Amino acid sequence: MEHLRINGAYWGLTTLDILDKLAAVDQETIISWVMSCQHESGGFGGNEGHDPHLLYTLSAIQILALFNKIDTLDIEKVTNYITALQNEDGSFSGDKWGEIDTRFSYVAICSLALLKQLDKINVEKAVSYIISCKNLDGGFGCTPGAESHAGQIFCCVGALAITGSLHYVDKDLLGWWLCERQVKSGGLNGRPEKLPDVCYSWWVLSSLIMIDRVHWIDKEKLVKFILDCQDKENGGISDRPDDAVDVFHTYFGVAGLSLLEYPGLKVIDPAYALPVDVINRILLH
Ligand code: GRG
Ligand code: ZN
Repeated sequence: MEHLRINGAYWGLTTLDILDKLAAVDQETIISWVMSCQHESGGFGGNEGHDPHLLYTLSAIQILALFNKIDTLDIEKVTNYITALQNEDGSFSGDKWGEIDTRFSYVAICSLALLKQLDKINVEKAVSYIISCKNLDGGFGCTPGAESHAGQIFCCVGALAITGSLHYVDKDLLGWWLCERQVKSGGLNGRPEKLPDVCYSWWVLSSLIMIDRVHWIDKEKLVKFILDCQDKENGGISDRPDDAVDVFHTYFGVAGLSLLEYPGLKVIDPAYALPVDVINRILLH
């Protein structure tokens, strides 16, 4: 986890917040560590002294958002780092080395929306690049012509939701592809013929909610699948029953249960992947 510790911090802390237990950690220590991961370019690395990347920059902003501390940032500096990574065709590179992927489009758009700086990029071109990654099955891949994958679909649908562009999605066609991800055990997979995995309770379910087709899956069976992946002795959730637990699947299991309206959990926003009260605090001010 060394190279993506800031992602791990976002997964763990958001889980705690959904459980209303964020007070269990020391806020000051976490914020000063997050800020120590910032590079002089304005972007954030996955750990102290590591190279900056859009993926880690979003996690840093999300962690600060959880603690209501976005004002700790030099917003212009972070914004400049992100906007400089937009390419002529509207796509985003993840960092200065130039890899392009719709994950980076989502991460850039989500970050700028949380910073209220979306007007600093060419949103129209960003949206048209995402649309160019739409496939005949209604899904989306990482680049034009690449296979549909539930993780990329979350990124594309999330970015389209944040930019108010969901009318470009064929909701019935995509909804059909997404609801076919549910297998006999109740779990969801990420592509046809693959094994179910708790993390798709986030990637698939959040997408179904954003396009208003969540009633096309059996929610009760999915709740049971997620609960079957718990380690009832030591805590945590694994990818599938009887596997070892980890913080990534614990987060997406709990976040999936929140999307399924499981009792006692804070409501999570399917596009921003943060609790709705956190998003309202930022966007309604
Ligand atoms: C803020 C929630 C949030 C995310 C930030 C990084 C990112 C944006 C999104 C990642 C989306 C993605 C591609 C998720 C899929 C991860 C995964 C389980 C990949 C493995 O896929 P396969 O098809 O293998 O190679 P299996 O069989 O494991 O499904
Ligand atoms: Zn997984």
